[in-house]
Amino acid sequence: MSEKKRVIFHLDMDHFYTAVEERERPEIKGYAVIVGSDPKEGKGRGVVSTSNYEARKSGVRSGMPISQAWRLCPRAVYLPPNFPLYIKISGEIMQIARKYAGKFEQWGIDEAFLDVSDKVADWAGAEVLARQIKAEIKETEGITASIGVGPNKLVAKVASDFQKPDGLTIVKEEEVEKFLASLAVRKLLWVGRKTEAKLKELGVNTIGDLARYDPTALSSMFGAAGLQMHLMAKGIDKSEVEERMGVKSVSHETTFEEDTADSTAIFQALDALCEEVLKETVNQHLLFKTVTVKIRYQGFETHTRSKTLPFLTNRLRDLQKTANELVFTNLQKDRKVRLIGVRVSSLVSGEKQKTLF
Ligand code: TTP
Ligand code: MG
Repeated sequence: MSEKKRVIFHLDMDHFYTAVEERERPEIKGYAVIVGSDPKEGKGRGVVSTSNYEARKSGVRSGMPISQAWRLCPRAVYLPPNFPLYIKISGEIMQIARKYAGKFEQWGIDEAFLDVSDKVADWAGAEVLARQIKAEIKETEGITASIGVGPNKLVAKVASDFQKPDGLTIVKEEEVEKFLASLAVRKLLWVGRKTEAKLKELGVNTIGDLARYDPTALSSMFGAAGLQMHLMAKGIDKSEVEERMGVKSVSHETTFEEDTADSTAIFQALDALCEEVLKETVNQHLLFKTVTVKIRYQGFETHTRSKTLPFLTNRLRDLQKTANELVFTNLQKDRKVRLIGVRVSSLVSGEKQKTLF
């Protein structure tokens, strides 16, 4: 049986946060717009989340200190991020895109992979479908998306970035190697700066250079990653579009050395757990909405209680207050506690995943 040919879309919204802000505030349309924290007249310590294409003309980039953006583009409209709004609109966009896909995988706040192999007969059909998705998003949400189409996720992802904004780039199987060949190796997203510098020393600048390089030499320099890099430079990627249920959570728990009914000890442990959970959440650039506490009494009887906040947050204060309240209202005071735990869920990435695969 021959392997069925795949048609994969990668959808990526254009300058997502600033596009949403422009939609909400028509009066800023046409200006350079920068979303980031704490600009403070160029003296703040925040970073740029994103900027619109007008601001990018001045050299402003995501992740740059906002003070630097201020020097490059002092006349831009600076706005603090409004995560709940972006997350809401992201959800609506994902809902639109999902219904066109056989398999659907959200990737970060404004990106998704769609496996449409069973929905289209050929590349022409793929083009019609991609245009339809872009049009529905634009009509419903008032902002534009770029779509890359290819025989696998890797090629689709590189293709969506090829022509932006409002782009559509289709790379058929037979065009893959040629399409990739002239692009810089950094466009293979997992090639970080260090790898890029090492490759440059070897005279490898483009993906084409990498595809032609001796794979044995690559594997002796970079280990297994070297071989994978070589495969990807040739546009080979067998990974599937994976339906993810989005049940991710971050949790920590503590078992007391001795079962205890001492509420001071219990609440102290709880606060410490909240700190650990929060540290991990912030490190992963996540925001949470739901807080769950787990209380295990002597003898293993275990109770969990959850509360979902009306907003997304990554503040320790919100976590500790909610966890404390849950334990306070549910703890059976006369009973000895063996273990307590804290979990946050309904997580959303406040920032972008930077690595693929
Ligand atoms: P991207 O899709 O990387 O960027 P973008 O949508 O703003 O622009 P493009 O047209 O090039 O796709 O990221 C999506 C959102 O994720 C972006 O609007 C803001 C957020 N983000 C950060 O907060 N920090 C970052 O470093 C990056 C790259 C993105
Ligand atoms: Mg984007």
